[in-house]
Amino acid sequence: MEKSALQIARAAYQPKLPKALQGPVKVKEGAATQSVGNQDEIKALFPNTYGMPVVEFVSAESENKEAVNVGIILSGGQAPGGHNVISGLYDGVKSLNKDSKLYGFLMGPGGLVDHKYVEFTDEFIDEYRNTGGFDIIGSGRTKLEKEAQFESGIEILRKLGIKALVIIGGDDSNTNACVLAEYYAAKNYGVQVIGCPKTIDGDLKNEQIETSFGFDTACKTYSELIGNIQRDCNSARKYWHFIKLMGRSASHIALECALQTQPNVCLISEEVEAKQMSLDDVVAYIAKAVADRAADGNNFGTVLIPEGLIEFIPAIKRLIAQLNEVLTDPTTGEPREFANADEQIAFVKGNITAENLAVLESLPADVARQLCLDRDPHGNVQVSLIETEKLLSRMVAAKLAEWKKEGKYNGKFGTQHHFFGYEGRCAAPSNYDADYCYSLGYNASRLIANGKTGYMSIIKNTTAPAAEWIAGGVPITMMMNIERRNGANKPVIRKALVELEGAPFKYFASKREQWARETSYVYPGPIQYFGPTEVCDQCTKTLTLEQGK
Ligand code: FBP
Repeated sequence: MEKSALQIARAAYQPKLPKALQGPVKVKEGAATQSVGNQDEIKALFPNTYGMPVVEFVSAESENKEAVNVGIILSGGQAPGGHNVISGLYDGVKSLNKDSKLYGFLMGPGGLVDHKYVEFTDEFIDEYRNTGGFDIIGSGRTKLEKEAQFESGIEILRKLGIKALVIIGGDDSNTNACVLAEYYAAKNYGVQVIGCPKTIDGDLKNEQIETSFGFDTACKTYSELIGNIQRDCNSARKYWHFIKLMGRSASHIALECALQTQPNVCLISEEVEAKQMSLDDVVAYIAKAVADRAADGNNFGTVLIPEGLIEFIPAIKRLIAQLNEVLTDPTTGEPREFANADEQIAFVKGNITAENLAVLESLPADVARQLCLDRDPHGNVQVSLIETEKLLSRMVAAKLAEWKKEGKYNGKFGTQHHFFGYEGRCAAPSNYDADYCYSLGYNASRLIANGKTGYMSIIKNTTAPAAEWIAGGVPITMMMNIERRNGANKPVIRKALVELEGAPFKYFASKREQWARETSYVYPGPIQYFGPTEVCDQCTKTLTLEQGK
């Protein structure tokens, strides 16, 4: 395969490990843990994996060097650094014993169920060190949650002599990893299950998990692009750029990019919900920034929009919830069938409340139509298909036209639209993600060697140099609570949304008025892999602010 010069140079990069993992380790146990909510229910559901202590690895004289066969799965959306988790785990199990083997299940959890796998070798792994993407084994969104799947999984695990399975995923995949760990423990199958925190969305974090991997690289990639747009915008001075940023529900990506680039406007979905803003309030907020800048002669600017915004607007959230309900056949639980689109729209309009109908009819006709018609395979409204960046800019244009008539605005409003998501999800990992992911994978090998199951691999103190990072594990049950999902109460890992009382949001809120009126753009430039540490090894602003650094 032909490679770029950077690919060749980057392949030789040796990721850094925390000091403790550079030699033999032993476990230092903390106190017993509790789940973050619904303790009695979670304890009853996870009798074998509840209450275990948080563990930390510390240097030791020697360690268990038995050979072990391990399997690994990449689950859900791609995130930069996945290949380094795998290479870290590979090096970790081989450092325990050269006869250890690592198997990769293909195309996500489905590979375990369908018995599709590969065995890793030195040459195979070397092709993927420090590269972006999940293409080494592929990823998928099959949910591992049924007993039949667990039983099918154990067949292949037994056949390959696999003693431990590492599942790399977000909150849902790690919830499933925990259920699987409990199931195999209850059945005494002798297979450990370890999770690993992945998602560019940054919403799998808590007191024990500082960040999910991939967030750092994805945000740096988007921030580079936003910075480039801002330079163009400040040069041409004729466009407002509406930029939607990936992140299914939480607004961490938008917030981090705003902290890095200082745009004129950045919406935070969690704030929109907390302030009970309507779509019109959001539009008026953006239009005011446009009008204020126009008054200063600046008919240009940037607006960052989180992907999940529309679902956080309370009135639209209620409408979507009812659309999901009325479009499902209550007897079968399957999506209702309609002869044609017109029949479907008429049915929707006749079966939702007057309040929801008013919200639906207040939306531009094509968006309302899309909401009524497009379904995902589970029958749910496909909110992610709504081009929020275009919807908002159109509505802002209409508002400004009204204000013009009233003499409240006298500017020009030209627009450009962008959606950044796939541009960053498979980028070559930054030094932070390359080191963090390699350490997470290597660390998982030590959790396995020490007999742990139902734990997530964790690396802490990551705002310090890598040698000072702290390696260990956290019981997944500790992060769980009961939530309502698809009409049933389920044990799930609590999703971390943007905290309005948290330091990153507060810093942003203290600056945004100035950023809105003035042109305070920052241009982060591309991720640098080689050069001075202050250029190459910075972690995210979110993490720096959260840790008060
Ligand atoms: P994960 O939480 O599974 O890591 O996925 C994150 C994500 O990139 C979201 O930001 C985005 O909404 C979604 O995946 C898109 O997924 P897909 O490309 O499968 O539609």
